[in-house]
Amino acid sequence: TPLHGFLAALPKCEHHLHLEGTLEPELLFQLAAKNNITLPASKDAAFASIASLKDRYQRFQNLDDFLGYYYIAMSALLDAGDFEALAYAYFAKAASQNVRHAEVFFDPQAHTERGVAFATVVAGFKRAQARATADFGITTELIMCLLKHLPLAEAMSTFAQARDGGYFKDGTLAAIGMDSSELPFPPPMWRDLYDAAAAAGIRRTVHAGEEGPASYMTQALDILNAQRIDHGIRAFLDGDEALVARLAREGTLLTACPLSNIKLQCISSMKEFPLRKMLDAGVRFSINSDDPAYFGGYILENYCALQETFGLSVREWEGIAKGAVQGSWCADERKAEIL
Ligand code: ES4
Ligand code: ZN
Repeated sequence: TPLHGFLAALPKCEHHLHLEGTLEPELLFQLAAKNNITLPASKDAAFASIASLKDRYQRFQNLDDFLGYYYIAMSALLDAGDFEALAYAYFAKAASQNVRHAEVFFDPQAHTERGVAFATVVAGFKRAQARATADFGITTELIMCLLKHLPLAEAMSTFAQARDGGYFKDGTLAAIGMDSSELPFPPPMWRDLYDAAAAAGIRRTVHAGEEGPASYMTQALDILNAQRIDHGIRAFLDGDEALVARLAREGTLLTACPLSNIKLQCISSMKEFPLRKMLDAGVRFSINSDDPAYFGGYILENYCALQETFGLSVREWEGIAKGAVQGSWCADERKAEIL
């Protein structure tokens, strides 16, 4: 890419990154061996080796096909040191690509369901955050995601555990989000969770408009009062002009993930990614990597893949990167340092 050096040097913010989605097959096999966890190679030959798993990651059919691998792989994470190693490796990689501030997701229920304590997960991530800031100057925030494929009551109790444990008040957690399978679990199901978060003064984002229709994004705004939408490409792909105008008017940040959208077949090629429409409509967005260990690229590879297809100007890229800083949930003083 002609602008590769420029894109690499741009000060970047990342807002849509699942820490469990940074589990590279190499680290997965290493942790599985250490923790005596047998990957289900007898059920799915893709787990036989690092090479066969990487090969399988090239052909996800859709979101749920990917999620099957994602949840099995993260079962190799057991103690706080495992979570620390995972997150630190990501922060080091992100810092090397000039990410200055990252707001990252994790899925506590995917760990507590298999007997790993919430406090263990968070302790590991916190150690990684402190080390990464000391070593690289990157600032990071944790966003707790609840899982849409589990019942509302379980999301509510996980949220209550974090709220009542003081994890939001003491700054350990910056916000809530929701992720996992989208289509069977529309936003109205989660009203009580988002009402409880708003009542506690906690920031709220939600995955919507990835595989699900633009109407799920409208519901995320109207019913969940979400302040940010993760993905959100369907507003443009569905041609929902009223929603697009509203997103622009209200300044809602969309955390877009182009390589993810291709790998999960939400779009068939980068040409279909609605970058031009997003820019032309004046909708605020950031470009992110989602699950980089699965989708073939970290944030810089996402920037570069867009540039290969759309050939933006330096000024347009500066505007995108600046919009990402401004759309962050860090203090204004930190934004000023990055800009
Ligand atoms: C996810 Cl790409 C994506 N979509 C929904 N949920 C997720 N969890 C991890 N990656
Ligand atoms: Zn995501």
